[in-house]
Amino acid sequence: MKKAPEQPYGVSPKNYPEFMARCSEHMVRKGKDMAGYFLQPADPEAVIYEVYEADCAGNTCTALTILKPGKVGNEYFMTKGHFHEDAESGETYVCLKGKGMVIMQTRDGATDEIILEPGTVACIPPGWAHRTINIGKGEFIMMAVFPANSGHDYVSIQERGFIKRVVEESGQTKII
Ligand code: M6P
Ligand code: ZN
Repeated sequence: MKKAPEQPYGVSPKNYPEFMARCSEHMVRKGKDMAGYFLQPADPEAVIYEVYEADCAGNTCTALTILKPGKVGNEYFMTKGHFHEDAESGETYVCLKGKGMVIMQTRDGATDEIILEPGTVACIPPGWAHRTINIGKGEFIMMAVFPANSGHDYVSIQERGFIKRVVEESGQTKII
């Protein structure tokens, strides 16, 4: 059944809780949901991140991710990361709050990363897996916009992982 068109709305660093309130989906990822993602075992009950997803408007989906500050060992809290099942689907991130990084890689092993600070827009082309990392001291909050037919391929990342990891060494953020 096709839904009635939504009213336009804006999301800003101030009003994003209004977006959260309108979301039909809310996912909480705890340490126990992320077995094998970090090098060391995470506290099973620690909340790593939350995702609020609005109903897709036509072909466009919009989600808000809140990554908690923290580390597992020396590795910063991060999302699982995924490729899109649809090879033509890219994604756009807009950072609202905090300091983060999106690390990306292709199936051929090319890697790249973009630092995310409030106001930064990161354009992730089709074919690049993406994982977000909170490298700041407080919460990291961002919006993601992606095509409704993207699909999430987590399996490739679960099997092979990301080539790069983001850790803190002697108080410095390092990509290893
Ligand atoms: C962004 C988008 C979502 C994704 C979320 C968490 O909001 O890319 O599609 O679900 O980040 O990332 P992941 O699904 O990799 O855990
Ligand atoms: Zn995606």
